[in-house]
Amino acid sequence: MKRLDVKAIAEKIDYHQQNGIEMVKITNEYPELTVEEAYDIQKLTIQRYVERNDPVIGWKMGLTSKAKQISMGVDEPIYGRLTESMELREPVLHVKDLIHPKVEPEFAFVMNKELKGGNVKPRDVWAAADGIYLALEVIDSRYENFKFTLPDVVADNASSTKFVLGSQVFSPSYTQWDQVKVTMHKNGEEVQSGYGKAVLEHPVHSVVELTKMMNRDNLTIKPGMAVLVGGITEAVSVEEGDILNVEYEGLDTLNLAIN
Ligand code: OOG
Ligand code: MG
Repeated sequence: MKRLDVKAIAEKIDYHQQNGIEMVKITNEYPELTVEEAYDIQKLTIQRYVERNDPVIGWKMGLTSKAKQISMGVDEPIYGRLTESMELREPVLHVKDLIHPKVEPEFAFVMNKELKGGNVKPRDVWAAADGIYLALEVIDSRYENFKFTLPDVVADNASSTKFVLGSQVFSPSYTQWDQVKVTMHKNGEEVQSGYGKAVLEHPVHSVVELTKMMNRDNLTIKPGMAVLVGGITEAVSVEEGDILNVEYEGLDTLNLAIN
């Protein structure tokens, strides 16, 4: 196997992320790449964002639903880093610099206390969560045909590209988040639906799982950070001219225009 230069790989991935140019999977060249090495690559990649004054503002969990794990051929959750430039300030997505974007409905937990350690319980998450937003995540794997192995997708920051939060913030106790029904319409037609419980039986478990994974890497969730808990339905491909309407039953509808 070729000697692994994590710094050079991070630089390459950063280039493909910034320019929306697809690339061959890392594991084609480095078949023995481990998940740990892939998280090192992810960290170095996002360090480059930070050096460009684009700070980390949160975390995302990915592949937290069985349906997504099966469709991507990967059998465990992953985490990624969210930076300031990934957050859309209005519900309009420009696809010109993206490769093959897909959109998925999510929830975002926003914390007001630090969450750390390997033994975080759901009640600790509830005590630390300030509010919950409805959210749409845009993923855009840099790999050809949106195909990858677990280390590949980890190195590519869990396919992160953009996200947008709804305009309301809900108290965590407002509703039973696992029972919320979400229906996605594209250009007026229903394309996906699911319930909050698709995310590890309850979205709170996703935050618990994130703290465990982060703890292994000596990371913590800091106050003020947002956590995207993972897609509630499968992701839907979008192209210029599409309009998405995503109804969270009893809560709100998020719209996204694709330009
Ligand atoms: C990995 C990212 C998945 C989610 O919510 O499951 C993700 C991918 O499918 O490309 O963000
Ligand atoms: Mg996601």
